[in-house]
Amino acid sequence: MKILDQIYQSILKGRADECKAFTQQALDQNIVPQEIVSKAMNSAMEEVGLLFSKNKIFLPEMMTAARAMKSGMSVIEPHVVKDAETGVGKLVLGTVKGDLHDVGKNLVAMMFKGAGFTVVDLGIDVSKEKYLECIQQESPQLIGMSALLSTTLPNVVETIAYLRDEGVDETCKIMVGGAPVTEKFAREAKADGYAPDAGSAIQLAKKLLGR
Ligand code: B1M
Repeated sequence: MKILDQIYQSILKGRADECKAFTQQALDQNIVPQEIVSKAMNSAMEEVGLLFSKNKIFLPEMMTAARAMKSGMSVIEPHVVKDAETGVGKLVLGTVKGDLHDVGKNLVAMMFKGAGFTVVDLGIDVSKEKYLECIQQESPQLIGMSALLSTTLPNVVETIAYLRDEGVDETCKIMVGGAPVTEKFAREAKADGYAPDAGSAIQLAKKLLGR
């Protein structure tokens, strides 16, 4: 499908305006948001990661690719969130301390909003203290932690231990995800669940909440 390839290329080239325009064209052609995200956007970011690890592109290119994908997602979000039911639950979400990656986390936020959850997004580089403060204010049923670096995985473990020690009880379920996160890691970190992608995160959340 030509338009999906154009979206893919616009992300690889870091062209935010093009990505936005092509994403709108894809929606106009009745291509569903999930297909745009999975077939064009996520695969472009995987390619970006591959090129980076082969030293064929560098940090600035990775950054502009992320910016391009975000501008495409801004066109998609109203379509995903429109007509969503409400009151399914509340999620406090963030990318853990030391980690600046937020494209996947934003995708998770968008999908949860679309599934009827209220999402309190703490952003990136979120300290354990900031999580706790927000949880005490918002009383969510779910906490979500995203981590994209092997070096920030220990911060997931530390944040979960801190929250439980500080009295965030087991009725508040903790979900983790991000490229280096695995089921095994999640168990060892004492998270309540792990999801490999935004779609399965919704199913996991509903299961954890008994919905
Ligand atoms: Co960075 N980076 N990066 N980067 N970056 C990776 C992650 C890397 C794999 C690239 C590579 O080497 N191939 C590598 C990590 C290696 C490792 O630790 N194992 C890496 C590195 C090394 C770095 C720096 C250290 C580079 C440097 O400075 N030398 C640096 C670290 C900065 C920091 O965070 N402190 C860095 C910086 C950056 C940018 C800032 C330039 C930029 C991010 C911009 C932004 O996010 N605003 C960037 C990017 C873009 C990437 C890649 C290319 C793309 C990430 C992405 O957006 N993917 C990435 C390569 C890759 O992942 N293949 C890479 C698309 C997104 C939709 O997928 O985030 O995986 P993802 O989210 C998925 C699932 O993981 C899951 O659902 C999402 C949607 O399906 N998911 C969850 C995510 N969170 C979840 C939470 C859940 C459930 C599911 O529940 C709560």
